[in-house]
Amino acid sequence: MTSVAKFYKSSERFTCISNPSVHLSPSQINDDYCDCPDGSDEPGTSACSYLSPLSPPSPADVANDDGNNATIALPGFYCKNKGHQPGYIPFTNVNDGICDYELCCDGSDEWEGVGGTKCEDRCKEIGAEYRKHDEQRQKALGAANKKRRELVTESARLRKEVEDRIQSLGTQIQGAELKVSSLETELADIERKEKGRVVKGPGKGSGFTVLAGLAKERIGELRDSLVRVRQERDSSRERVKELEVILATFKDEYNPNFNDEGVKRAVRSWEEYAARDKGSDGDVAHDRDLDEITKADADNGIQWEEWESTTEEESDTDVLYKIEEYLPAPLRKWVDHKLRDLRVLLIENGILAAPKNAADGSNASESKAVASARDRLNAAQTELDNARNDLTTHRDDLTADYGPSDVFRALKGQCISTDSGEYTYELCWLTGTTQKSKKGGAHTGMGNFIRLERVTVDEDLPPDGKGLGSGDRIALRHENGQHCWNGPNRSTLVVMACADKDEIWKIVEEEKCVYRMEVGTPAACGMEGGAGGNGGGEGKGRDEL
Ligand code: MAN
Repeated sequence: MTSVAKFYKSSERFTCISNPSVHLSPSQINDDYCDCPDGSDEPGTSACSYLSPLSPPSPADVANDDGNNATIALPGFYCKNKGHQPGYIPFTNVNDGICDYELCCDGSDEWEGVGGTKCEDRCKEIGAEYRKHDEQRQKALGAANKKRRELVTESARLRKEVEDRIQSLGTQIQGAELKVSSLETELADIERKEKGRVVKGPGKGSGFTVLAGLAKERIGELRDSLVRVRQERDSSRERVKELEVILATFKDEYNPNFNDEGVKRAVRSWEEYAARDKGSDGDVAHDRDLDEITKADADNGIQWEEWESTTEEESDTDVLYKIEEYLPAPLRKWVDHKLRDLRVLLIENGILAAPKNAADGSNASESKAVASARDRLNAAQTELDNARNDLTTHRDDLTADYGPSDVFRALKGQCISTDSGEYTYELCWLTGTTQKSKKGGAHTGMGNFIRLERVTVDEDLPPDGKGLGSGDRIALRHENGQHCWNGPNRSTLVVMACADKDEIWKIVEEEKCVYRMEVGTPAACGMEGGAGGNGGGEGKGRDEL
């Protein structure tokens, strides 16, 4: 009886606590007769219990009371409970024949022995049991607070990672911006050059190019024919030589004494043939020429690649006006460059018409060079856009509310689940909640994480401590889950209390498709009673753990 004990100290007279005008002798205290209007003369009997309020008044109420109404000044009957903790028991429970050991373990509430009731003092054992449990609770609370500190450390590390990423993204963006602007210049340059080229005829290559292709093909065919004719000539020569040998032998070996007119005529013809000048078969120089001409890789003195060129810049007109072709290579390059610049200048000043495709910018006939420069620019632009989006996301993340000391940052994305009724429920921290039928099927979204909130709860704590208790608690609001047939979009409020591990304790569907989860987590330790959000202070620890 700490706050009211002082009122009973005097041995001369007692003054009713809330009614200072009423004085009593000390013998009137606890004489089982209610003298004081506030019942303060009977702290140890139930004589004033008819005054007892449902919940005991606070000492402040006692101090402010003007004494004009009939409310009791005492919180209840005081039990010393030696060996355990002292406490008050409602006056109505005093001498009611029941031992109220929960509040009055020393049994002093039944001092009158109503109906023979005798309540022995059990404070020793009850106190010991309480201290054992209290020790366990303190241990669990210590473990939970340690885990919370670890979470805070991890959150700080993750936050630093985000800050570092923001810094590197800044550098990356600067580089990407430079790249984009240099590729823009490159594209403009190529497009400008493109403007300077003369439009070509349809089909692949210019007329000259096509002609050159045909000529080269025809010469190839002629070369092949020449090779074949030479082979036939050589084989005919061999056959003639063989026949001449046969006839010469015939002439030498025939018998002139036989008067065979046919044979004699043949011999004469052979002699006439042999006497004729048949020219030279072995013109070696001519054959060497033929060898050269018929070589497979012979270009016959023509620089085919110059005529076969199908590059975009080449055209009939180019060829006609290519006076630089007649110049030595270095001078030719210089003149070519100057002419090209001049052509661009004339187009840009409206003196010469721009080639159609370059002027209207149509991609269909865009040159490979322009298309690939544009592709490079687009890729660099996409890279830059992605980096900028990344930067925005990371900056937003730094200002987002992850709770006091950023503690929930370390949990983000991790999930816990539990079975309840016909469903398995899942909470993914700062992401969303789902339910899934145990019989199978898909997850049903019960809401996406929206924000951290503060809620006030008033619940009895179950003996295992897995509950919210009463007071201010931190909560996670989830909205816009899967639409509920004939109802709203599913939503979940996750209310948290300090625990040494992450665990879903309870799920209730408060209304159709409106869920409430009670969850234990070290992240919620030390937040009871404090303000939520980043700037919030750390509240008083939850000792009911
Ligand atoms: C499912 C579950 C329940 C919900 C009904 C509403 O069965 O999501 O929680 O009440 O749908 O139709």
